[in-house]
Amino acid sequence: MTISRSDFPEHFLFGAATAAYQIEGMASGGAGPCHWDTFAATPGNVFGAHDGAVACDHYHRWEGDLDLLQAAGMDSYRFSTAWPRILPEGRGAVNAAGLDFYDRLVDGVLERGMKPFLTLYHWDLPSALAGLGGWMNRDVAGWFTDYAELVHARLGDRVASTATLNEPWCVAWLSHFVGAHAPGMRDIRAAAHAMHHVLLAHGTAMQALRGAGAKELGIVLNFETATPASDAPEDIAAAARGDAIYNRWFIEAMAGQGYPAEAMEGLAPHMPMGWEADMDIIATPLDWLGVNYYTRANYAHDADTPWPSYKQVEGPLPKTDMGWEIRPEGLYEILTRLSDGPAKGLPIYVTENGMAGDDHLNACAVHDPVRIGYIDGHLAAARRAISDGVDLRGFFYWSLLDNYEWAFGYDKRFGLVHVDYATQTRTPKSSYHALAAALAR
Ligand code: IFM
Repeated sequence: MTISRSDFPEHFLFGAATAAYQIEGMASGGAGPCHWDTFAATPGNVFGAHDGAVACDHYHRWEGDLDLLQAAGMDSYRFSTAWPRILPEGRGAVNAAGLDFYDRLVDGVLERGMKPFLTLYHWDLPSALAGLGGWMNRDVAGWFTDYAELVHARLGDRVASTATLNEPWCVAWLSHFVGAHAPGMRDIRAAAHAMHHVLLAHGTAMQALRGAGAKELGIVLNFETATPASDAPEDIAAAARGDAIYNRWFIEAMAGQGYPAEAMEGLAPHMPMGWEADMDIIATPLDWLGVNYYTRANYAHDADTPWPSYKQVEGPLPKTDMGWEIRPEGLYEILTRLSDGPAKGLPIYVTENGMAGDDHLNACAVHDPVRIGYIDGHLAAARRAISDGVDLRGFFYWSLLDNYEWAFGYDKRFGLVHVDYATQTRTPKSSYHALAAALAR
């Protein structure tokens, strides 16, 4: 690794991120079912029909996992609370054991000298609410806000920051238009409703949490540089549509700039009635913005499909085990674009960056030099963005542990730490050791 902690500002935070459904093991501790359980139980949706019932058994092994973070010299830990662990039916009766678990977890993070970064929703919608239409139902804003207030009342005195939602593009578009994530919808009206309601839920929760005295409130969005596959005007226009749906929709609405025209050209007829009246709530000021960056997207016009009439084409760069191009300069591009544009004046954290590798355990070690280069390249891009004026405050690697990679099940490994799912043995990879050396004071 060529980069080290001393290349960054003094109070810059280094950390790693996880999410509840991906690591905890939802069969333990009285959690209710969520829409990923039924999505995974439906043939063809998830590799091997894997689900989050056991995952990394973090529910029982959280202390050892926090020790791993501390031993790597991390300053902070980004985790999520599982809505169905706290409210098994999504609303109503509270599972006290669930809140107690997160209470112990937050104390454990603090006891190890790290800052807890909480995310309230990382995709585990309780099944009872999914049955009522989930993100397609406007009432989700109230259900989510009630849940957010409950979590804040218990943990808000100790967390360093709170994100309402992780990657609303995945919550809405990937899950209701592409159909690749739960609930597996492929319907433009469902997608338009979810694209709006996810932001309404964010804004409503922001206002309630602020009213309850919460500080350091933000949201985590995902971004990919949208590149046209060629210089043809149709490909350039296709990339502009992809960019509007993926990169601009959420942040521009929250910045009070409304929804981008290139996205509304297809979505407007399908938007929920009266959506315009919600835009002020959606634009409730943020304290910070979380940026998840992994790769770029190459768009080509696709005349054979209805709007948005694009397809993604494979690029020429080296790829991760997900097939995602490795392109660190895209992180620089995204950070500077946001900081000069809709996120002007906002502190930014890279809340996720990482790669899946073809990692193998050999003689109690995992050799992952490509991941070391990936982290190094992206940290260099982050440092360059800071030198050019971006108010970047921290960087979280995704993920601490190998874990449940959604539709890819346990087949993809993003962790700094290898997990043997048969024995739950944790083995720090060479990237973990390289990052720990870079972070040593
Ligand atoms: O595993 C996911 C995470 O849940 C959200 N951001 C992207 C990661 C890698 O796909």
